[in-house]
Amino acid sequence: MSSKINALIEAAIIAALAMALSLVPDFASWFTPSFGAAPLILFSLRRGSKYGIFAGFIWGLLYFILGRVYYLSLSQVLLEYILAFASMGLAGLFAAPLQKALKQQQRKKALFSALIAACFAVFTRYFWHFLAGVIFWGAYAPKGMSPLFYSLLVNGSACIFTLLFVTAALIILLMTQSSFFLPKR
Ligand code: 218
Repeated sequence: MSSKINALIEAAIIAALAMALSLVPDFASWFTPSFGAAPLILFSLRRGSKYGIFAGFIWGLLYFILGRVYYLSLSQVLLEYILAFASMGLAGLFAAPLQKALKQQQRKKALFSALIAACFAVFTRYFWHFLAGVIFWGAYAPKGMSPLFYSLLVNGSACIFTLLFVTAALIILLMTQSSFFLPKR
Protein backbone atom coordinates (compact mmCIF):
# COMPACT_ATOMS: atom_id res chain seq x y z
CA MET A 1 0.00 0.00 0.00
CA SER A 2 1.33 3.46 -0.82
CA SER A 3 2.15 5.78 2.07
CA LYS A 4 -0.48 8.19 0.77
CA ILE A 5 -3.26 5.62 1.21
CA ASN A 6 -1.82 4.76 4.61
CA ALA A 7 -1.93 8.40 5.69
CA LEU A 8 -5.51 8.82 4.44
CA ILE A 9 -6.71 5.75 6.32
CA GLU A 10 -5.00 7.01 9.45
CA ALA A 11 -6.67 10.40 8.95
CA ALA A 12 -10.10 8.76 8.83
CA ILE A 13 -9.39 6.73 11.99
CA ILE A 14 -8.10 9.82 13.81
CA ALA A 15 -11.14 11.90 12.80
CA ALA A 16 -13.44 9.15 14.10
CA LEU A 17 -11.46 8.86 17.34
CA ALA A 18 -11.52 12.65 17.82
CA MET A 19 -15.28 12.68 17.24
CA ALA A 20 -15.77 9.82 19.72
CA LEU A 21 -13.84 11.85 22.32
CA SER A 22 -16.06 14.86 21.50
CA LEU A 23 -19.03 12.78 22.68
CA VAL A 24 -17.70 12.84 26.27
CA PRO A 25 -20.49 14.78 27.99
CA ASP A 26 -19.66 18.50 28.25
CA PHE A 27 -19.48 18.57 32.02
CA ALA A 28 -18.77 22.31 32.17
CA SER A 29 -20.70 23.62 29.17
CA TRP A 30 -18.51 25.48 26.64
CA PHE A 31 -15.63 25.50 29.16
CA THR A 32 -15.07 21.75 28.64
CA PRO A 33 -11.75 20.93 26.95
CA SER A 34 -11.75 19.42 23.46
CA PHE A 35 -10.25 15.97 24.14
CA GLY A 36 -10.31 15.08 20.45
CA ALA A 37 -7.70 17.78 19.84
CA ALA A 38 -5.07 15.42 21.27
CA PRO A 39 -5.28 12.66 18.63
CA LEU A 40 -5.69 15.24 15.89
CA ILE A 41 -2.55 17.16 16.86
CA LEU A 42 -0.52 13.99 17.46
CA PHE A 43 -1.55 12.79 14.01
CA SER A 44 -0.72 16.15 12.40
CA LEU A 45 2.78 15.90 13.85
CA ARG A 46 3.11 12.41 12.37
CA ARG A 47 1.83 13.13 8.87
CA GLY A 48 2.19 16.90 8.37
CA SER A 49 -0.27 19.74 7.84
CA LYS A 50 -1.89 18.52 4.60
CA TYR A 51 -3.20 15.33 6.20
CA GLY A 52 -3.73 17.11 9.53
CA ILE A 53 -6.02 19.70 7.95
CA PHE A 54 -7.82 16.92 6.09
CA ALA A 55 -8.41 14.97 9.33
CA GLY A 56 -9.62 18.15 11.09
CA PHE A 57 -12.00 18.83 8.21
CA ILE A 58 -13.44 15.29 8.44
CA TRP A 59 -13.80 15.67 12.23
CA GLY A 60 -15.83 18.85 11.64
CA LEU A 61 -17.97 17.08 9.02
CA LEU A 62 -18.75 14.31 11.52
CA TYR A 63 -20.51 16.92 13.71
CA PHE A 64 -22.91 17.53 10.81
CA ILE A 65 -23.39 13.82 10.10
CA LEU A 66 -24.13 13.08 13.78
CA GLY A 67 -26.38 16.14 14.12
CA ARG A 68 -24.17 17.67 16.82
CA VAL A 69 -23.83 21.14 15.30
CA TYR A 70 -24.92 24.18 17.34
CA TYR A 71 -26.44 26.29 14.58
CA LEU A 72 -26.88 30.04 14.95
CA SER A 73 -26.19 31.06 11.35
CA LEU A 74 -24.45 29.72 8.25
CA SER A 75 -21.33 31.86 8.68
CA GLN A 76 -21.10 30.89 12.37
CA VAL A 77 -21.28 27.19 11.51
CA LEU A 78 -18.69 27.43 8.74
CA LEU A 79 -16.39 29.37 11.07
CA GLU A 80 -16.75 27.03 14.05
CA TYR A 81 -17.14 23.59 12.47
CA ILE A 82 -15.13 23.85 9.24
CA LEU A 83 -12.47 26.54 9.63
CA ALA A 84 -11.82 26.04 13.36
CA PHE A 85 -11.52 22.24 13.14
CA ALA A 86 -9.49 22.18 9.93
CA SER A 87 -7.08 24.84 11.22
CA MET A 88 -5.93 22.53 14.04
CA GLY A 89 -4.12 20.50 11.40
CA LEU A 90 -1.67 23.43 11.14
CA ALA A 91 0.17 21.68 13.99
CA GLY A 92 1.60 19.65 11.12
CA LEU A 93 3.72 22.64 10.06
CA PHE A 94 6.00 21.58 12.91
CA ALA A 95 6.18 17.92 11.86
CA ALA A 96 9.44 18.39 9.93
CA PRO A 97 11.42 20.09 12.74
CA LEU A 98 10.02 17.60 15.26
CA GLN A 99 10.99 14.60 13.14
CA LYS A 100 14.43 16.04 12.41
CA ALA A 101 15.08 16.54 16.12
CA LEU A 102 13.88 13.00 16.91
CA LYS A 103 16.14 11.47 14.25
CA GLN A 104 19.08 13.38 15.73
CA GLN A 105 18.08 12.30 19.24
CA GLN A 106 17.67 15.93 20.34
CA ARG A 107 14.92 15.34 22.88
CA LYS A 108 14.61 18.91 24.12
CA LYS A 109 14.35 20.29 20.60
CA ALA A 110 11.73 17.65 19.78
CA LEU A 111 9.68 18.52 22.84
CA PHE A 112 9.98 22.22 22.04
CA SER A 113 8.71 21.73 18.46
CA ALA A 114 5.81 19.62 19.70
CA LEU A 115 4.79 22.19 22.32
CA ILE A 116 4.96 25.09 19.85
CA ALA A 117 2.83 23.04 17.44
CA ALA A 118 0.23 22.36 20.14
CA CYS A 119 0.07 26.03 21.18
CA PHE A 120 -0.18 27.20 17.59
CA ALA A 121 -2.91 24.72 16.65
CA VAL A 122 -5.03 25.13 19.79
CA PHE A 123 -4.73 28.94 19.83
CA THR A 124 -5.66 29.15 16.15
CA ARG A 125 -8.73 26.97 16.66
CA TYR A 126 -9.95 28.86 19.72
CA PHE A 127 -9.28 32.20 18.11
CA TRP A 128 -12.06 31.31 15.65
CA HIS A 129 -14.35 30.24 18.52
CA PHE A 130 -13.50 33.46 20.36
CA LEU A 131 -14.37 35.48 17.26
CA ALA A 132 -17.62 33.54 16.79
CA GLY A 133 -18.34 34.08 20.48
CA VAL A 134 -18.08 37.85 20.14
CA ILE A 135 -20.06 38.03 16.91
CA PHE A 136 -22.73 35.33 17.41
CA TRP A 137 -22.90 34.18 21.04
CA GLY A 138 -23.15 37.55 22.83
CA ALA A 139 -26.82 36.98 23.73
CA TYR A 140 -25.73 34.12 26.02
CA ALA A 141 -23.49 36.37 28.15
CA PRO A 142 -24.64 36.84 31.75
CA LYS A 143 -26.48 40.10 32.33
CA GLY A 144 -24.11 43.05 32.37
CA MET A 145 -21.13 41.14 30.89
CA SER A 146 -19.83 42.32 27.53
CA PRO A 147 -19.84 39.77 24.65
CA LEU A 148 -16.10 40.33 24.27
CA PHE A 149 -15.29 39.50 27.89
CA TYR A 150 -17.76 36.61 27.93
CA SER A 151 -16.24 35.06 24.82
CA LEU A 152 -12.70 35.57 26.12
CA LEU A 153 -13.63 33.93 29.44
CA VAL A 154 -15.39 30.92 27.89
CA ASN A 155 -13.11 30.26 24.93
CA GLY A 156 -9.93 31.31 26.74
CA SER A 157 -10.64 28.74 29.49
CA ALA A 158 -11.53 25.96 27.04
CA CYS A 159 -8.38 26.84 25.08
CA ILE A 160 -6.12 26.55 28.15
CA PHE A 161 -7.76 23.28 29.34
CA THR A 162 -7.46 21.80 25.84
CA LEU A 163 -3.83 22.87 25.61
CA LEU A 164 -3.03 21.25 28.97
CA PHE A 165 -4.62 17.99 27.86
CA VAL A 166 -2.85 17.99 24.49
CA THR A 167 0.49 18.84 26.15
CA ALA A 168 0.15 15.92 28.56
CA ALA A 169 -0.65 13.55 25.66
CA LEU A 170 2.33 14.84 23.67
CA ILE A 171 4.78 14.47 26.54
CA ILE A 172 3.59 10.95 27.32
CA LEU A 173 3.82 9.84 23.69
CA LEU A 174 7.24 11.45 23.20
CA MET A 175 8.56 9.70 26.30
CA THR A 176 7.06 6.27 25.66
CA GLN A 177 6.65 5.85 21.89
CA SER A 178 8.40 8.62 19.95
CA SER A 179 8.52 6.36 16.87
CA PHE A 180 4.83 7.30 16.46
CA PHE A 181 6.10 10.57 14.94
CA LEU A 182 8.35 8.77 12.42
CA PRO A 183 6.00 6.84 10.11
CA LYS A 184 7.72 3.92 8.31
CA ARG A 185 5.56 4.42 5.22
C1 218 B 1 -19.10 32.30 24.08
C2 218 B 1 -19.23 31.14 23.15
N1 218 B 1 -20.08 30.14 23.46
C3 218 B 1 -20.17 29.07 22.63
C4 218 B 1 -19.43 29.02 21.47
C5 218 B 1 -19.54 27.86 20.53
N2 218 B 1 -18.40 26.93 20.48
C6 218 B 1 -17.37 27.07 21.36
C7 218 B 1 -16.31 26.16 21.37
C8 218 B 1 -16.30 25.09 20.47
C9 218 B 1 -17.34 24.94 19.57
C10 218 B 1 -17.29 23.80 18.58
C11 218 B 1 -17.97 22.57 19.05
O1 218 B 1 -17.42 22.04 20.20
C12 218 B 1 -18.42 25.87 19.57
C13 218 B 1 -19.56 25.73 18.61
C14 218 B 1 -18.56 30.09 21.19
N3 218 B 1 -17.78 30.13 20.07
N4 218 B 1 -18.48 31.15 22.04
